[in-house]
Amino acid sequence: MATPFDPDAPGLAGPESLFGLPHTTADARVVVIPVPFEATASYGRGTKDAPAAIAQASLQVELNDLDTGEPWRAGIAQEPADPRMAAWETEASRLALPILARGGPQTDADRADCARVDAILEAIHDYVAGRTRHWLDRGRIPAIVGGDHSVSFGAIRAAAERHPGIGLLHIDAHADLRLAYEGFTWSHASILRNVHDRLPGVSSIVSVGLRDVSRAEAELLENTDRITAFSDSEITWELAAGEPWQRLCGRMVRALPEKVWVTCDIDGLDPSLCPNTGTPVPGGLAWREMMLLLHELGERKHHIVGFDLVEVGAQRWDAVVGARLLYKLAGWALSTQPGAQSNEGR
Ligand SMILES: [Mn+2]
Repeated sequence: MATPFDPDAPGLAGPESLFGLPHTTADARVVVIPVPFEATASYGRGTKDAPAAIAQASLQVELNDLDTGEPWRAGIAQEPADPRMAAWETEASRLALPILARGGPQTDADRADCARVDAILEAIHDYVAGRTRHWLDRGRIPAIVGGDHSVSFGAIRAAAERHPGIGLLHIDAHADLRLAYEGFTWSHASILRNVHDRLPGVSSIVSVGLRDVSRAEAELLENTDRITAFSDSEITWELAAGEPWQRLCGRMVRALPEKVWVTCDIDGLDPSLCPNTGTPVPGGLAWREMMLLLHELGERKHHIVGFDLVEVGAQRWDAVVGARLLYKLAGWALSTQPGAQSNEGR
């Protein structure tokens, strides 16, 4: 007879295993799709190694979760990265790095290289959309782990196809609303712009923690009614004026429809929680603030269809925070599935 799984025992690694759990993608309710790709990362590099680093750090996460209960019971597992990913990453980074160093394309040859990188990203979008659709259609919760923020687009596209009218909770230091960046249509700095312009199935976007916003991005934020931004400046003043964080979270969450995809760029958090993210910015959400925001989302009858966690650095502390956040996101997503028991009162 097999020994029953003991959640209090030290976690052990396995090929598809996360958090030391015995599940595989065959029986896990939450399936992580790793996308180790960072070709358009404009500053610090290394987030392509985050899926492996997070898997390693996940062994240290306590499975009994004080916010969401026992998400491990439903199972969390990671599928292998697509075998084409390493070649895509190598080619796209080789082409993109010299152009990024020059601040954008200068010659026709550069522009041809940008087009090739964009073509690779379109292939990644199709792949990520395909995997997301695959797991959504089987009643699972897809979770993308990047890589840079460019890799989220395909997942959001698939979620919006399957759940038209879905909302996006977007945690980020940057608005990511640039109309292409440094020559790349599918840059990590353009992900939300591409969602806004190309995915009418996303009905509303709530962006939290923004503190690097270009003038053109600020204009778009003023002129679109599909994005509600809670900038770091606004949050700072509201808190200083005595508005409780919980009430601010309530306002953020109320601007979203029932079904939500969470796109979490780790740089939305205070950089002490993500020192090796690609483009760190001072300010941002404290861990407790992030936890309360997820709590408000989870407790207000929203249904978290899936989520992504991107721009996590691969060093130990970055991966520790990433693994903890992955477990919390999985826990809240599980507790908001139709028919799941509420955690009210925890
Ligand atoms: Mn971002």
